[in-house]
Amino acid sequence: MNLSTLLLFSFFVTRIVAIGICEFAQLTRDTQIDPHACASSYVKKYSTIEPTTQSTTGTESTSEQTTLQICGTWVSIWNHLYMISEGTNEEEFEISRSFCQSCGGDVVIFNTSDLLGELEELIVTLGSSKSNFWLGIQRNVTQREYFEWLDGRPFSIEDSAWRVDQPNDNPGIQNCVATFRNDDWQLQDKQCSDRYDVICQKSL
Ligand SMILES: [Ca+2]
Repeated sequence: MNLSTLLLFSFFVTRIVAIGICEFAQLTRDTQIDPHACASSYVKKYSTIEPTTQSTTGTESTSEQTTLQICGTWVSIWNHLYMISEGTNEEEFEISRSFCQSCGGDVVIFNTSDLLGELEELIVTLGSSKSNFWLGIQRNVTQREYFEWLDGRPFSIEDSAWRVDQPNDNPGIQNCVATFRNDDWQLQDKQCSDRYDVICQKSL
């Protein structure tokens, strides 16, 4: 046996022994063996099952808690029940809508000629100090110049409830509508991925 054959033989023997140790560690779940000292196949196998973000402080769960989870108290006003997501974080429109639906309602809609007046009265009556809310109005995505309430009724873009220069569909994907306290509750079209509070409504 020449030198090169001997070296090649030694390499394979070493690899077989290393893999054997690693496979044994896998079977016995011996956590004392450093996986980085094992064959690459062993490391890859274990990298798929090792926890990557486990925490003893629980801080990782904070991001999940930002979603709306706990229904508040429904308040009876104008023959409907209303609720604002007090005590929770602002969320995207679809998450906010799912929250309202999970609580038995939907995002608020109105049937009035005085939308801004009713909005202010409603929020004051609910006692909310929050400032920006999703409303149950969405852009018609096939006829983008039109908006509709969630129950299908048209919402006029000529309505004086819009803030000046709104709706402007900037940058061409503003399919949701929110109301803003600092704008006297006037409306703006916004991206549905923006995050605001929400007013939920359900029938008595
Ligand atoms: Ca806009």
